[in-house]
Amino acid sequence: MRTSLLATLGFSLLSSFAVTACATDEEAGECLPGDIDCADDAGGGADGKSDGFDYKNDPARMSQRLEYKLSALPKKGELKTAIWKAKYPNAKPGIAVAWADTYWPSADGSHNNRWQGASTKSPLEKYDAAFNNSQGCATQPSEICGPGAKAAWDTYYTCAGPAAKWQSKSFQNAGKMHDGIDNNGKDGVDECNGSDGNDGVATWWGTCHAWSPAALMEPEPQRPVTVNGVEFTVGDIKALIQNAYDSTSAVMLGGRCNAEEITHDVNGSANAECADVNAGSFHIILANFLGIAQLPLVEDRTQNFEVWNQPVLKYEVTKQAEISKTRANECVGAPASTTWKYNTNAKKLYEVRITVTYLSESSASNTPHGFQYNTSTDDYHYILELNTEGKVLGGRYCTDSANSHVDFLWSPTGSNRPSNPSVDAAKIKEIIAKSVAADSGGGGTGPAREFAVTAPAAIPDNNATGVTVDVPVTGVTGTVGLTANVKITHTYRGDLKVTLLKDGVEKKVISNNEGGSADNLDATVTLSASEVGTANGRWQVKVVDNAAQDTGSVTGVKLSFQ
Ligand SMILES: [Ca+2]
Ligand SMILES: [Ca+2]
Ligand SMILES: [Ca+2]
Ligand SMILES: [Ca+2]
Repeated sequence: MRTSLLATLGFSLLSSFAVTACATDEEAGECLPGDIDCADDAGGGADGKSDGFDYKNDPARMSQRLEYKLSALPKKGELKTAIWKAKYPNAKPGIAVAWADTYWPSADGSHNNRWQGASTKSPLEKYDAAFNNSQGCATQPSEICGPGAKAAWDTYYTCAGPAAKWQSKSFQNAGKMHDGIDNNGKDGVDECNGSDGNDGVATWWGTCHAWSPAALMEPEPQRPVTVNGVEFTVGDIKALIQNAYDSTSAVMLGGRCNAEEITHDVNGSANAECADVNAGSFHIILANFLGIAQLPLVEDRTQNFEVWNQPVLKYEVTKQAEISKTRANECVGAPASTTWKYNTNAKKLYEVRITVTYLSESSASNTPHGFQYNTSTDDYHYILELNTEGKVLGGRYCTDSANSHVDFLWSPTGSNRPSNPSVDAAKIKEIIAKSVAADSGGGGTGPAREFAVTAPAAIPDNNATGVTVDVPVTGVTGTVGLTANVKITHTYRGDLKVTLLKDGVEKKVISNNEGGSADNLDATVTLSASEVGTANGRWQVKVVDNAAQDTGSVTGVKLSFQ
């Protein structure tokens, strides 16, 4: 089934388009996912049946060979086979089918953010050093917006490499944050955190439109890769992959709703542009793409004007029962009636409840973590309309889902390109291949590998949850022991229980309400190689202050493996 579905995707490419959303609709002329006007065919309707498959809702636009018979559709489905497998035959086993990442907010500098600290180059600064023969600037301005930002960035642009410069200046108009102009006509010049974000650059702009297909179409980087003397860490490589997926070819279904408020007419029908994807096409695509085949699927899970693209990983039908027209009318909030007026071709009606699992964003990290910490679910409730053969021919959301269903669905078809003119997707693909290759290419024990977090983290007072400081560890090879140091400022250290965890499992208690009324804690513990086990992963220091009044912060965590 997988092969036949894939083989027909090309024919259903009625509207291959460059996906450029999760960004801004200011860029006039660009086709956003769900912009039905960008399609080749304005399309006919569905014979006036508001819940039938009209052009925007026709599942055949995503694939020509779909199963429509409800009894043949699996009640659960899950992406289990990595889409990227054939592209990376040498990838080591066990890499997750998808990966979480940050959406690299434009307001924070996008892929030119020095996310590992002011003294470590950004992913694109590293790219310039490795491939564009440019060592770039020693420092980056500390503020992306604000009163002194223009002068600082003007200086930066004189030494920055081309890829870094373009991303900060031109990508999603990010340069407006520091150009000395009041671009949005309010809150002043280059303002930070104004009513529109940073002088009009909204905080939700970023590259989730690139992350969503990339997380399904490329394997998650597994270890750092050094090219031309420049080391790209796992988190850097993920940023570069997103950069290379700024434009992605795709097939899509459903129009993009541009309304902030969704309104309904007397029949309970949403304004047309916000009515799709209808419940019938949603069910057909989920069940075929994830239940029958193993195909990449991305949703905009926000029905209104916001666009939040998320990879869809799983669905489970929790209720599927034939119901009367009276009950169906009740479910969709229609006036009591024994007739179903929304689609007169419907011979049977089914009530369905379904839970959909999607992949959510994470922070940038050098630890490959797949998606185990980053899934969320949505529940939907709807009526499916079936014909005499039992095939789904449409559907309508029940009142509890009428304003909270998926806006549009899309499936990447394989080609992608960066919009940054100084980034070459082929170079990034080579880095990915090296990062995921089964042969580790050397390594072994060497000098101590240190991982430190120095950003202060406040410890909530008298709170059992406490605070957890994450220290992602990657690239450590061989059998190693660990020395862990934790520094805490606090006015009563006897309040504190401090533990070291690895991948959520407690490894060592560092301090258990010890020290009485003494101030501050500077504690070091050691773990033997057998206590460490696998060094790479998600190490955490958890601090709980379980007595009221005295407070403090974690000021530093350092892990040293040797
Ligand atoms: Ca400005
Ligand atoms: Ca302004
Ligand atoms: Ca939306
Ligand atoms: Ca829609």
